[in-house]
Amino acid sequence: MAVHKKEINSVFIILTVYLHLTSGEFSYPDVFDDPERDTLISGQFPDGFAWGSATSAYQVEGGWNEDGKGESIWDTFSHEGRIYNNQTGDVACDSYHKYTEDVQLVKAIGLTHYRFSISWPRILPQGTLAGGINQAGLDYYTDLIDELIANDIEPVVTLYHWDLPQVLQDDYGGWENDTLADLFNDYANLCFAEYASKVNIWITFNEPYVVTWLGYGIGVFAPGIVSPGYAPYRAAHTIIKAHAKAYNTYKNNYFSQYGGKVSITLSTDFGQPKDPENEEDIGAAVRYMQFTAGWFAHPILKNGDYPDVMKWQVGNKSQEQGLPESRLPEFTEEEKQYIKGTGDFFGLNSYTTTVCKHKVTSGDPNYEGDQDVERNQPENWPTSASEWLRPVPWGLRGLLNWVKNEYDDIDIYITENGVSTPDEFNLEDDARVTFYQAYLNEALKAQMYDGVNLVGYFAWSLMDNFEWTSGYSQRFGLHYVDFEDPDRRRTQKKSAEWLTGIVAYNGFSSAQHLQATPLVICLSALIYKLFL
Ligand code: PNW
Repeated sequence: MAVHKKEINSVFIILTVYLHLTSGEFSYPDVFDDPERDTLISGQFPDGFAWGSATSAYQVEGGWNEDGKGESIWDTFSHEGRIYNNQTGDVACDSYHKYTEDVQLVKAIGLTHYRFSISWPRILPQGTLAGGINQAGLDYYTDLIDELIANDIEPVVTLYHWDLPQVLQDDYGGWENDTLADLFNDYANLCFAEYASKVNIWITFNEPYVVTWLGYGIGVFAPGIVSPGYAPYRAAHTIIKAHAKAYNTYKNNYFSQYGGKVSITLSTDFGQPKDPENEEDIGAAVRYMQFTAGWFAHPILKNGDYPDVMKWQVGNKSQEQGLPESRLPEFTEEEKQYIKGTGDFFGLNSYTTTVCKHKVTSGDPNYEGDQDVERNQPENWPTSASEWLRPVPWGLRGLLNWVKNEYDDIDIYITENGVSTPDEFNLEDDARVTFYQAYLNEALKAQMYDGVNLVGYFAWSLMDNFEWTSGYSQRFGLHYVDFEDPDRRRTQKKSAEWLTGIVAYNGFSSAQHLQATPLVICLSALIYKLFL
């Protein structure tokens, strides 16, 4: 009996819709073509789950030279014209003056937490205690923190989100110089002394991989140093020591009184093996994640030392290059003991996934070459306004599982996740709704099905802001900011409204699945057309 293909399709579609409607589940428009993997589930996150959004000082504050603030390397970098269209963060979202409004935006979504960063040169204009403390700078953060607390929002403070005092770059060469570890510790101690009674969650560094590779390896971020084979390893070495010092300072002097948590935020794409059956590609994907997140997480959260695979790779490459020693610096035994265990949670920033293939690389010293990994993102993956960011929701679940397995079931905060849309006035940001829906749902699967200890989620970002070298050309916000308006007016986007529902329910109820209505309508129309 010849059955028409069209009929089989129709039966399949009806069955699919029926199953989705009866199970309370549905598939979002699926570009990856794996309905089983990409089906949305309903369920709630654990009680006490932290819901937040995030920003950073240079990206939102403005007030670059106000009230005694010193210059940072990003002030210099932007004033040198290194940013898209010669843009700068001089005014940015003007949060230096508008922080009370920002707090109301956070509150309107019902978020429990707000993650922001302190600008080091705003409170220490010369970078050091000896150079004097800027009281107006300290007051700004006191006011912001008090405003958050008065609105029942818990502050989460990042100490270093890339805006190093310029004078420390000039005088010491920045993070390549060991002295910075002590200077950072002084700065951290000052922040703890001022704010530890009000702040319970501290993040020392945001994404040191981006600082070291983009800032010291390829030089596309401040301070713009191009030294792909050496400087990133040296800078990372100092940053890890600086982190450990600040962590120990908190534990020794503040913990018994305030009981807060201190850790670091690390970024990596999820590494997907090009051929998931191929041992070499699996190895390449793991190496990639070890070189990005493991570089810092292994010493800090595991054993005080770099991942073996990094020591092996960089050591071998250095030898092949005829160098007398590895370009990867070594920690002393004493340092290892001091660094080991200096993190109370895993702060994870993740946006996308990258496909990894094993490829032996030769040539001049280069951090990327050291990895023996060829990376790419398939052309048929969806895109965003950022060339590096292709939405791949299932990669987040993979990454959360990698972190869980690698770091012994550690508590994880997703400290950043989000997507960029082009620079246009559009409050109907459906792409962002779809992104958050799919990514958050994968996070829920990781938590509910895989036992990942996910304890919080921070959307990047509360509002459109200064997107580093891309300036204002890429918008990541839950709120639209009018950068032409001297008042930098903020307007809620659809994504903020959508997130409000998710936060209120602490997850996905079946009702929230009504987001799928257009899909169901489409399918129904199709069935109607095929049959009647
Ligand atoms: C993170 N990349 O940075 C930062 O923590 C934020 O300040 C930033 O705004 C956000 O992600 C969105 O970009 C990144 O080129 C910057 O791969 C660049 C890259 C990744 C992360």
